[in-house]
Amino acid sequence: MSNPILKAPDGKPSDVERIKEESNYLRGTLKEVMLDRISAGIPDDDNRLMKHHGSYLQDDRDLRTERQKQKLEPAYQFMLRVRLPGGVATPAQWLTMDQLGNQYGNGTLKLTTRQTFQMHGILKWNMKSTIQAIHASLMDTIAACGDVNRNVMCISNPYQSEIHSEVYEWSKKLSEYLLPRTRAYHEIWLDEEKVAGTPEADEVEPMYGPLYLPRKFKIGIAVPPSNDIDVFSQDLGLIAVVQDGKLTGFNIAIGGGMGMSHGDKETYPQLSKVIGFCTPDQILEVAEKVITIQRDYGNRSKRKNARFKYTVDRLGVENVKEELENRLGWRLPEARDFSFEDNGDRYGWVKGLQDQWHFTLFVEGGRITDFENYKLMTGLREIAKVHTGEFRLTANQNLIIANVSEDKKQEITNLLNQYGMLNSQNVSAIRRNSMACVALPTCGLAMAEAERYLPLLMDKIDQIADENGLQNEEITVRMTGCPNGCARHALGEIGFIGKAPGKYNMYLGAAFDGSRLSKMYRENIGEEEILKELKILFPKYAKERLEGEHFGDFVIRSGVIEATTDGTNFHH
Ligand code: SRM
Ligand code: SF4
Repeated sequence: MSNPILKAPDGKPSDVERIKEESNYLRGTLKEVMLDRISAGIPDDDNRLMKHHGSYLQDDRDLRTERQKQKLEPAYQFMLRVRLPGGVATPAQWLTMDQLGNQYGNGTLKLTTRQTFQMHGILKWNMKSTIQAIHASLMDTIAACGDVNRNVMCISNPYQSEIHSEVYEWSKKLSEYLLPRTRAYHEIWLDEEKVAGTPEADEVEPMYGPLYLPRKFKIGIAVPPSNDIDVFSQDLGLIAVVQDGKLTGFNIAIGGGMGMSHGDKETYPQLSKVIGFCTPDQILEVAEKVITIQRDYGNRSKRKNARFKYTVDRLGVENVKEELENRLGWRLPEARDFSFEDNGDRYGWVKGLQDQWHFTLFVEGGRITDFENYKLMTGLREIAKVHTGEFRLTANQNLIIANVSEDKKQEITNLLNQYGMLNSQNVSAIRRNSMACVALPTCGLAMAEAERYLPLLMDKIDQIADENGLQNEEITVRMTGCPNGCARHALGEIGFIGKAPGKYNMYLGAAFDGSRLSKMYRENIGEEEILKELKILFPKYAKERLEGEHFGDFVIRSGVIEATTDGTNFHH
């Protein structure tokens, strides 16, 4: 029996609901418009549907004004995101992505904060070939964006290699199990013939239904003590419980998310709350039922308040838990104890199980390309040609060359050295813990630079850290070009959110282990003011911190900023 006090909000459904409803399960007119050569773009309605196929229409914002002046349509191009559960790719898949990035993309690959590849700059006429090549390499882009369950994240840190393969398998199973069932993707991109007849809705999408979810939905699996995937930022976070080296189950956390809008206090980042425990074989059922609660009670009229975090806050976490238990038909056992140490990556070589080695490479901004003095893309291609293990994309936009056998280690070390990748590791601890979203020039929502600017700002932040003997202190810095939070800004000990070109809101006070949100410290400031603030904060931290005290904790204890105890007081 459903709890009678649970109700979805009233209100006229948003336009995206109409688009989904009329789309015949995500088909729309995509097949036809992709063939049209008059414009490099596609209509808005189809672009909304396109997301469910892992892609967005964008335009190069660096060229916008010039093209407007010349009365040309914007420089339309597509971004394409791969579904890659747990961020694991084989060397052959790496080589495919590398080749596609160069042949059809803009000569770069972006390793994302959800452990997958993004390509930018693909022209409409090349989309089908690109998706087909990805498919031939045993990957796909289904549900990488859109109102469905997204890429399932999973710990990648190799120092917990004994449990990695097991939890990775669960991330793959979850990802597969929660995929949309429509054949739209196969028909549009892979030329599958449409089956005649009109099947019933619950035959096509038994879990999602014809309207899919009110909004995107995200799942991640962490294995304490590493919180590398920021488990509390997920709609559904799973915290592995390991006893005597064996996975016994998962603590279940619901209702996290990072996005908000400037000036709208009804939107806020929120951390998920732990509601109980389940065994590994119950996890698919738990995820499915949680998703159906969001399907039934999420806000379908206001997309800004449609994420599961708002559903949980509106209905009350205890009521959602009860509803989940009703749908499961059993009660969730108490959550088990756990504790996290950090939410970052550890760099360099680490020895794992069965004499296999793993090398974690710092990839600034997650961007793989051949820079003028750093041929990163070529170097990784050469490694992929000889590597017999796998690549793991981390949730911090870094890369692990994983499962390198003892006899391959020297060869790979030589390549890392030859292409400057060993050198590139000699950066400050603050920089190694920094992360920036894509932002300009491709992201249509960016209000300020992030990926292109953070490295330059870090040069100056490094200097201040150096002057105060903090170069080896791990402090997480996260920058996003807008408040959507794609680099999980609200979980950075120092966070910057773009407001306008060259202007950022500065946030402080998040926990180093990803268990507390930050709070706004300064509004709408430029580089000069940012550095001025750090010139006050860093010496204070260097002198007054307690043994082992992290920066995010220090600024709270020393009264610089008040702690955010829940997303609902993030704006206080
Ligand atoms: Fe994101 C929208 C890039 C992770 C919250 N995100 C976008 C779009 C697609 C812009 C758009 O809608 O037009 C960006 C494409 C930019 C481009 O040019 O590539 C974009 N998001 C990214 C990536 C590539 C950032 C990165 O530098 O790595 C990440 C891709 C993840 C992936 O592989 O699936 C990315 N986005 C995130 C995360 C982090 C995470 O999931 O762990 C968040 C915060 C967590 C969350 O969802 O709450 C995030 N992205 C958003 C939001 C705000 C959603 C909200 O409901 O609050 C938007 C805007 C939206 O959905 O309307 C957004
Ligand atoms: Fe774009 Fe904003 Fe996400 Fe950055 S945080 S990629 S600017 S949507």
